[in-house]
Amino acid sequence: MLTERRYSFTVALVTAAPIPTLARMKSLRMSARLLCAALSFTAASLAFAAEGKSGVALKLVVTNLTAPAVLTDFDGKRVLVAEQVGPIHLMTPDGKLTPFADFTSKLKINFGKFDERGVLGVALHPKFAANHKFYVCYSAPLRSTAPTNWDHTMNISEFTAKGDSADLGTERVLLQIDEPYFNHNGGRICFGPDGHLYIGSGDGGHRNDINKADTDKARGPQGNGQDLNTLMGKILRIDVDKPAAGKLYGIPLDNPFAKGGGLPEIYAWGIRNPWGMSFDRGGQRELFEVEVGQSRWEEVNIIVKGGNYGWNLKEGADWFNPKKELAPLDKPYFDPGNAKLIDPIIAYENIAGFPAEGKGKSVTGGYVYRGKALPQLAGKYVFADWSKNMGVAQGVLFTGTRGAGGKWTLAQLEPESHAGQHIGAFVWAFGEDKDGELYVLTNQTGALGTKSGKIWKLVKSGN
Ligand SMILES: [Ca+2]
Repeated sequence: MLTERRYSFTVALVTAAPIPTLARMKSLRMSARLLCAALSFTAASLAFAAEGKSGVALKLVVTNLTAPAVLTDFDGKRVLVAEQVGPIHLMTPDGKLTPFADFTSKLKINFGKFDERGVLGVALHPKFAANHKFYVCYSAPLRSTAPTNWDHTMNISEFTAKGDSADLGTERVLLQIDEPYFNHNGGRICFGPDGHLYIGSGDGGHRNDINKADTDKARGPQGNGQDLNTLMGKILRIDVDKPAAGKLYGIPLDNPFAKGGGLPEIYAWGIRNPWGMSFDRGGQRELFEVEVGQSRWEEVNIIVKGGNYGWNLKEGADWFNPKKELAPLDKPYFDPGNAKLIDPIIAYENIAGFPAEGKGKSVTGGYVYRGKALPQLAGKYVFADWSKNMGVAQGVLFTGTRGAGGKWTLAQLEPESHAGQHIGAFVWAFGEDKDGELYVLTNQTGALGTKSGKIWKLVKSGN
């Protein structure tokens, strides 16, 4: 039955490699050059190789949504579906929607166009059935204490549901992050096996994690990914059950900077724009995160506590050049000292940097498959690319497979219902139900306002 189209090569680097100091760089420059040469060679040698049918189909569950961004289990019988433009629904397995909450009036968002703001993450408390608490990350109007020329404020708030709906008047704003630009917000949130809330935050936006222009310095961003004194460009972890004095949340005692050296909420850093973050419900319960790349590499990472994922010193496994993004450097653009940077487990080419070989434009995070219906996907990380082209609906589904020695292999997952090099839709997000079955959330236009959003379930082909 297996499976997918396979690429003849994958970029798979799993361990944290020490970054040499600049003093040591001279002797290592040659090996860096060799690495760059190896990467360009492998990029050129990428090719599809068909390996038979996937045994997987996309079954349409619901249509007429705008931009479905979150799907997560609600009560074992229904899932919760959040649209980026505000409405949150409960959905039965046959696609019947009932209203749960509506964030429309709380958002700063451009309803008719492409936008990276809106309802970006929803997570139910692990004890939701008893305490009815849930958490939403959304883009609110700029708060009064923020710099005046910034764009908006990202709220991470707690709400309490009552039965099958929620009164947004129950809001308790736990954490706020002022955002200089409309883009690179991350905003995906999830609870870990430790019961803590994990929040992915983007680097602040614009591009390259540097200033838009020297005249615009106050707006930033300025290397937020590597700056331990900002919440932007990070994976954050907070304890929603044991608030610290004067706060609505607590800091887990083993957070890397719980005792100083950086902001205590930081769990991992060097992050650009995490559009997808989920814990493996099996295996080692690892945290999978994807990084929307700048121009050359789209990444999948396994996030560990205290890990530095490189941005904006690195894009993929290359040294990033913040002044000329298509021309990677042969050494870091500033000396990161003894920092250890963790490379992605999978990186694939963005069409901006690799017009011929590029597999997509923007990675969309998914889940490690732990359901029962599709044994051929067991233990694989199922994810996607938004589209091969910004303006055309050409999303591509992928699997990542961990092989011997921890190396990961990238393959296209080609549903038999949508055979071809893409599925003819923008892949907005993935969802997971209580059984570990996966859903693909799509939209036909790439914009927020139209009612072209659909939800598909990954099912056995022929069902
Ligand atoms: Ca990275």
